[in-house]
Amino acid sequence: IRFQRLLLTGAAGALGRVMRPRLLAYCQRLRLSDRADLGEAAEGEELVPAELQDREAMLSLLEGVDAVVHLGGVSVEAAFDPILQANIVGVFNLYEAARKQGVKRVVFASSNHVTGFYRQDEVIDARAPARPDTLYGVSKAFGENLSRMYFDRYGIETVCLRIGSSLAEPYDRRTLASWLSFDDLERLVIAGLTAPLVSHSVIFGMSANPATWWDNRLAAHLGYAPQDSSERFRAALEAAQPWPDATDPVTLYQGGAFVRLGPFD
Ligand code: 15L
Repeated sequence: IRFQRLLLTGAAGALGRVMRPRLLAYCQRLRLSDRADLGEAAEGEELVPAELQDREAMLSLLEGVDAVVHLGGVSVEAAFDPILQANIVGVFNLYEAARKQGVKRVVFASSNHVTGFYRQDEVIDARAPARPDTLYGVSKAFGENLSRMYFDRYGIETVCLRIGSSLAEPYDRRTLASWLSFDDLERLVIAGLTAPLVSHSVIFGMSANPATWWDNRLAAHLGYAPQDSSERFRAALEAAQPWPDATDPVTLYQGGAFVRLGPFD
């Protein structure tokens, strides 16, 4: 699988740093963008720092790009203004740039926090109405809706990844359900980039965890086949962490601790 040029935004972030060396294997040139320091360019890399809210910078960032992996933006709950600039204005700028530059495929890092107010004893699929747990979750729902409109109007395909918890290892009971290993993250992003026809798709980003809250059957056309499972971490985590209070919102809702982050002013 070879792209001429892929763009990775948020390349200096937690998952951007994971994906940077892995994406290089799938393309001739990997354009990397972030507002934060990107270090030195390796062979095949192009560094293009940009602010998501800078419309002109975003327009040139997308020039000559085959497809975008958009991990850029605010990735946790925050005050409204930074979320507005990065995740709302920024995502608009990204799609306007895609439209003007003729970019036809985006893999968009959405989040499980779009549906964080479903309970942990419910199983939902991508048709369940959004129940964001934070302003951050609302901003990701905006990105999902905006990309839907850019597909229906302009034919720009997007795969929205509602990423669970992409970490080296799960660290508590919640992340046993929501864990996405880094190898499965790579499989998911590559499936989103290379599946022949994705239209506008929403997929929950999780490994093959036996106890999960998310049903991905609606995204079968993407061909994502996770290979990891959180199960091998279960015994040690459950032994170390006594069963928490079941009425605590953090235990009750899929979004976990996010349901009570903020407000910040
Ligand atoms: C997210 O959306 C965050 O970006 C990440 O930092 C994790 O907290 C993750 O959700 C999660 O729900 O575990």
